[in-house]
Amino acid sequence: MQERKAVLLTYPETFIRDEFVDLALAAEYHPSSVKTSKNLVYSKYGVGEGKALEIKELVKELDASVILIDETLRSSQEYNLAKLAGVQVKDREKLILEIFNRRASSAEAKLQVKLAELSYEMSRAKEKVKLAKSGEQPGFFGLGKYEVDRYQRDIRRRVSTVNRKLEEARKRRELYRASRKRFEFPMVSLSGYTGAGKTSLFNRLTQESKTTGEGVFTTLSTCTRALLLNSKKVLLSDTVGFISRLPAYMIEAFKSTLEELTYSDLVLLVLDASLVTDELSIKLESCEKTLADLSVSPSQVLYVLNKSDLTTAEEVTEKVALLQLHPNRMVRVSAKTGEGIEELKSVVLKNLEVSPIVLK
Ligand SMILES: Nc1nc2c(ncn2[C@@H]2O[C@H](COP(=O)(O)OP(=O)(O)OP(=O)(O)O)[C@@H](O)[C@H]2O)c(=O)[nH]1
Ligand SMILES: [Mg+2]
Repeated sequence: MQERKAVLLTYPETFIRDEFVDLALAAEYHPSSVKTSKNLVYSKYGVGEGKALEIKELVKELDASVILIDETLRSSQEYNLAKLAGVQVKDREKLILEIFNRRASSAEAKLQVKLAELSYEMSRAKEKVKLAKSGEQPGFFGLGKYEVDRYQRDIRRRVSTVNRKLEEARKRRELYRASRKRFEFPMVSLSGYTGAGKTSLFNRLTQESKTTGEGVFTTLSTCTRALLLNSKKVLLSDTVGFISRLPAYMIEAFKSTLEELTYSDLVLLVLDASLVTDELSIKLESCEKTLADLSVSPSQVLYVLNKSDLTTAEEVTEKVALLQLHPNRMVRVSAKTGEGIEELKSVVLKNLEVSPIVLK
């Protein structure tokens, strides 16, 4: 485990800090120390100079091999901090890519991760190669021998190969979707922040036993099953969870699996109702933003307030009011105990029947 010892740098808010620890764990790092700072966007190191020196000492003391920072760093910031501390520095995006890389199991998911990795490298290629030439640091090894042009060309070539393969996968999906449409089965998708309980609900509704988990990004590919609602057949999909501060190119890379949401008649936006309102509000906002990026209209969305076993009905009502969710567009459920599931089924059915024009 020695080589996975990490010093973490994140923001002080408890849930942001906890989420970053979860991200580090999911990438199989050992968080040896967690430091916080209100500002991680200083120009030289990301953190301020004093904090950077503190981190350098910590790395030495703990014999850590990597610094993980909860922000998107420019290559120069990564380089400066790596040079100061003598170990690799990885930013939030890199960490998320590492998790995806470890967990992606389907061929399509692997290609999507590859595409996201290449986009990440492309945006940094120029500065990285230049920096590597001025003296190699951990994380920049081997790059110094490249010319900027050749490195960029190399990445571009790999991007087009991956894109070609992804296009084939997308076409297969499209055909599959068209065949489902032909039978006119309505499509319903579960979406929401990672850990909200989408897969737990999927399992509850379809009697499946897909993996659920406490960490982040348990599910990395879409899974669809048929479901009978009052003898009406619908197709239910479980999808990849969202996370805040996810860059556009990552959503773009995952678009072919997330497109399931674009084509759904109804999207069930699953929320963890047991969270404090501030956290819930930030997570809701990042989900709504991502859904809008995927061209999902608000009229297609039903809010599913999950984990009702961990909170009271009054509390949920209060949160719903604070979040200004339309009471007619929400259902309170527990995937764990089954509470509210029958109501959820009938609300889904009603929405599919009542407004077929709005819902396509
Ligand atoms: N108490 C309680 N826990 C729940 C409920 N639903 C899900 N959980 C727990 O919440 C955690 C996350 O559940 P998942 O179903 O894996 O969440 P997900 O939304 O699919 O997460 P990703 O696949 O990472 O996007 C697991 O530990 C579940 O056991 C619920 O209704 N009540
Ligand atoms: Mg899941």
